[in-house]
Amino acid sequence: MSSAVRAFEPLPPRLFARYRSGMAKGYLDVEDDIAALATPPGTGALAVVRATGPGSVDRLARAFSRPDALRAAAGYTAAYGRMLGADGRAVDEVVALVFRAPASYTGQDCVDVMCHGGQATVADVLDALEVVGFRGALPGEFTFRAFYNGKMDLSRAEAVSELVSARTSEARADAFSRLSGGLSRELSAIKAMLVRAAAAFALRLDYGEDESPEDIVAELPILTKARAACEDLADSYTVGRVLRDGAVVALAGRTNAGKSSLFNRLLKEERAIVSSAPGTTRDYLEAELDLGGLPVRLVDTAGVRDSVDPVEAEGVRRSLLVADGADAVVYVVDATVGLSAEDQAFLAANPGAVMAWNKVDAPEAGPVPAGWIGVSAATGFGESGLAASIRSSLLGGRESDGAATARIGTARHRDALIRAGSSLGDAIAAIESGEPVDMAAVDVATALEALGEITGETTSEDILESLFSNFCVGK
Ligand SMILES: Nc1nc2c(ncn2[C@@H]2O[C@H](COP(=O)(O)OP(=O)(O)OP(=O)(O)O)[C@@H](O)[C@H]2O)c(=O)[nH]1
Ligand SMILES: [Mg+2]
Repeated sequence: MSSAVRAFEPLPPRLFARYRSGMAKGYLDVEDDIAALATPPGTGALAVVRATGPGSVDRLARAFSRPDALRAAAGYTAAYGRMLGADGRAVDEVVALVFRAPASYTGQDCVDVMCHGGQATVADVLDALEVVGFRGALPGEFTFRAFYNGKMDLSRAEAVSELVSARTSEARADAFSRLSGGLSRELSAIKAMLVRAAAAFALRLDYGEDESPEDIVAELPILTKARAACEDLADSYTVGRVLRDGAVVALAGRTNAGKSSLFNRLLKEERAIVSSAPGTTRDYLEAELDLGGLPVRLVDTAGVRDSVDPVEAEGVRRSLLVADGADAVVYVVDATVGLSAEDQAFLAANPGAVMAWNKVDAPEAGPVPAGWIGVSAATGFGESGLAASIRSSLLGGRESDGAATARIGTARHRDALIRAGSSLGDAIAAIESGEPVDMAAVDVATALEALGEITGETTSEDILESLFSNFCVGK
């Protein structure tokens, strides 16, 4: 690829205008025929322009050189032809893959148009579609329609966006498990328990309060179980958040401790400058790293020492800020120098830091103190133990077991689960203290409503709009 082509890789202005102008409209115009580029903008062998809507096949046929072949195409079949521009001239040779409602991603008729992957080609194909009346799709509008048409619940629709942005294989597996319904099934099981309890309460209300209270007390184990399941799922956010959003890990320590050497060792490349002169790293440096499946942004910081040099002092100040905002801190000490008062002060202020006793290969290295991990940035000794400690610090001691258990990935889910769990706690307390059954019934209904926000039955339009508008266009 020539550098001239590269220079044009950002979205062409024509496409930008199309996407921006669409943003203001609502998602609820589900009868509109919409189209968008589904593949990344830029240069590639092929691009996929995707169209959906009740009239999408017929509409697309109007810009297709073999309209009858396209109109007659059954679901899951392809029609070869040319896209025609406004002047009737061919724009590109394409393959149009037809999906018929309801057996499609959106639940409506869909056409995936595979054209050549040049920016100009894509822009002209999209123009041809606009001429025959397609509207540019909003971000996530295809997935919104899938949700709207009952093809997937909200937690699965969100997983589509997570899957697209997953940066490590483990994050992908986590999102894929949610997309495959892992979380939906877990939530359905909890909801089923609550619906059963709610039915028992309703029966009890029908028969009057003078009945014996045993039948209500009998619902306690199921409510307790449902509450524990809500709490476990809310807790799974600690792991889910790291997998979805990644984590910032800062290497901190005094000058010359070997932070930059460890940074390079973990990245497996000579990124940071290493030297025996103290104060080598002046400003912090960062790089993306797949830390045993966790997407991590690793930050090398300027070594902490009192410096008269204003540039270095500023670097130190920034480094301390980075360490403060990091999800985990690895504190590096030079084993040939040992612990100083400064080290101890830092560790007292950051009790959760992972402590790396570096340079254990050096003959003059002191023994590894209890609680420290002996490492050598020079030889790689202790690297896997260090990675495991960082992992455990990020996951709060929980282990991520791949896709084996259902996990949530968003703070919105966690908030809903915490509310559901606390309402169930109220229901349990009400029953235990012998309060009228309608109290517990209201609490269980509140919990069900909170769970419904995750799967989408009770989610407000504003939240839906903000969720889907964070998707990519074309998904
Ligand atoms: N023997 C030995 N030397 C090491 C090891 N790690 C780093 N060093 C040496 O220690 C010196 C300092 O290493 P750096 O990685 O630049 O240290 P730093 O903590 O980034 O230092 P500043 O950027 O100045 O804060 C260099 O001479 C490295 O070669 C190690 O594991 N073993
Ligand atoms: Mg350094």
